[in-house]
Amino acid sequence: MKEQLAKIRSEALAAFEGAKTSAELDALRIQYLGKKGELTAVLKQMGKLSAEERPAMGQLANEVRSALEAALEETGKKMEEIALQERLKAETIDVTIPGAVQKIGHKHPMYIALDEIKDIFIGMGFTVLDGPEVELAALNFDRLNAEEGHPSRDWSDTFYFDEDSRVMLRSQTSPMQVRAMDSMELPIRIIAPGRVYRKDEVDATHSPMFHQVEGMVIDKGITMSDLKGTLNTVIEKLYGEGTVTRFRPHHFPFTEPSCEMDIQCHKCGGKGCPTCKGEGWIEVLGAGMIHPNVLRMAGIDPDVYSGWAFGMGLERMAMGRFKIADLRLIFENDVRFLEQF
Ligand code: 2NL
Repeated sequence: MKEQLAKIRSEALAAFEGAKTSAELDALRIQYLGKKGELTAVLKQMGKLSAEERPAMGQLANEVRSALEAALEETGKKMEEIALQERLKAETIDVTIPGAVQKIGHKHPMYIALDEIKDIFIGMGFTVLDGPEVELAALNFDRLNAEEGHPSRDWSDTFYFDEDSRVMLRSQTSPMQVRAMDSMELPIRIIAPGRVYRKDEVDATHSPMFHQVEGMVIDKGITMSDLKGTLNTVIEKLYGEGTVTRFRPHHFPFTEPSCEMDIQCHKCGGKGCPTCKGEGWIEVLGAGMIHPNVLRMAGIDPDVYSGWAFGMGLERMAMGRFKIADLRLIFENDVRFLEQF
């Protein structure tokens, strides 16, 4: 029996040593120390021993049990420790590895063009204004000398919100300039970029929503030569030094006299080509001296103050600047198009 116990002890210790997983170790615990285990089986034979032999054998059996239990605990702890170390190693984060590059996109080409335009005007002392897209017809039309019956006021051209045509989506950014005339101290130098809305069918050059930049200067002694000098400087900065321009007479209800400004075609130098549709010139904006009625309605005396104003389409500007052939490309936001800028 002594030998049996010694054998169990040495076999069990060796088996514990060789266990690779805690499941294996658990199975060994049951094999040696369980109710139907090997040690229990030996203890069950104690009854066969003489009264003299029993205490010594009992003590030995207890010693073996304690030894096995201690070994089990120690091996279990070691296994946990190894498992922990392995997990820590596997889960280590190397914070010095460069991160994955995230695609963040970039500014839309039209806003690249707008930022250039803003920078040029800000550099000349202009302030950039922002305002509502839902406007009063009173500010969008009446205050701009576009009387009742003016074609642009027609329901077929304008998005109205109410039956009596009082509230509308602005058709130009001029109402912001009207607000500026009402609220700002003179002299005024402002630009007003933003979205405008007109009932146009979508095609290569039209959209019911587009962007405009308007601007104005009001001071004492402002003349048409201020208009021409300032706009020539702006256009040269946008399209490059030496860009040739011309001013043609035109008509707007809110300016008098009015004009349109063209640049000489950069592609053909004025001879006529597909880019300028054979004209040799490309229209870039409309402008003029602010109509005395418009100044008067804002409480500004046209005998003391005068001013000039302009309006241009931002999409058309960006299309010229980046050689974009179709207006729809600007609004579709196809990344294959946008990635080119
Ligand atoms: C164009 C040209 C223009 C203006 C806009 C303006 C604004 C006020 C007073 C006077 Cl508050 N004028 N704006 C002036 C001339 C031309 O736009 O081609 N528009 C579609």
